[in-house]
Amino acid sequence: MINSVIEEYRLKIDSRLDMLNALSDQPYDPVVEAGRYSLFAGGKRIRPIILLEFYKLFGGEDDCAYNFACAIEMIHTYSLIHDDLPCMDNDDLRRGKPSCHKQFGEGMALLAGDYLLTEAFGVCAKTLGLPSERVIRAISYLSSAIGGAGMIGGQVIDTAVSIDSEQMLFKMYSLKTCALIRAAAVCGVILAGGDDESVSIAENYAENLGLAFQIIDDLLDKEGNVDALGKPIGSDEKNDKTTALKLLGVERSRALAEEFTKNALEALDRFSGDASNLREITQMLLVREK
Ligand code: GRG
Repeated sequence: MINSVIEEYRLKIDSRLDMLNALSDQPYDPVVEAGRYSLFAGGKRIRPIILLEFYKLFGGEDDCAYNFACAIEMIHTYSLIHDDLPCMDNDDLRRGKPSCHKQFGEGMALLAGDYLLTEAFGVCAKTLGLPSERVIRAISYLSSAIGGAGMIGGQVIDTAVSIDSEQMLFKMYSLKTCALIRAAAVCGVILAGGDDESVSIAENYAENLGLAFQIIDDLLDKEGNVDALGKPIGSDEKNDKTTALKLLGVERSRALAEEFTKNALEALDRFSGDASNLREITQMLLVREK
């Protein structure tokens, strides 16, 4: 049941992404081509789906939030392209295919990430049919979530700060991984006109989901299957990354992933609307293989 819901979302998200990133027979098409290569390499589309589910949960109707949801996927893809670059994690494989810089060269991959990030904000601004105050508030939330006090800040801690405590590890996860997931959930609530209390429950849900999601990502990096995962195993070890696995061991990591998932599900219980799809997605992500 949830698989068909996800598939339906995926088709609509992909078709909107296709339209928003069309080639235009211009000399700068190569950067769009490189962006499209990574956009359509087979990502799970978790973040846009979360946004659209929260939008629906708070009474959002029709397709008004699709541009915003696609912009979040464009931002996510930019972060993966840049993260794979030789100056970052130097990974050759992503989503089962050569990473963007392996296919198009470092310069074009850098520009493809910049292209996706920059265009994403224009796409957000073209969220038509909703009150402009909601759109501006959502854009402001999103930009903070991916900036210095958000995803970029998390990447700085991950790459340039010594992580020697559980507290610092979770601070890094909260920024690097949870922040964009949090933006997806919260922007869905804001765009649908949800109140401040709902925003803060959505934040709590997404923070817990993001922590569980990152711990599972760490476990898959050690125990996963390279074909299912579509990226190399052992990348964290290669880059001498401090992960939950390294700091806490397999058992405690798995127990924490379960605890964070339980917290996320409890947050969903606080909404009066039908959160059954979000509930199933949350449970599915705990046992994912990719
Ligand atoms: C801006 C360079 C830069 C980095 C920001 C987000 C990030 C920090 C780096 C990307 C790599 C990474 C390990 C991110 C943590 C979040 C995560 C587990 C991403 C993978 O997300 P999935 O599993 O990927 O949703 P798909 O391919 O399914 O979209």
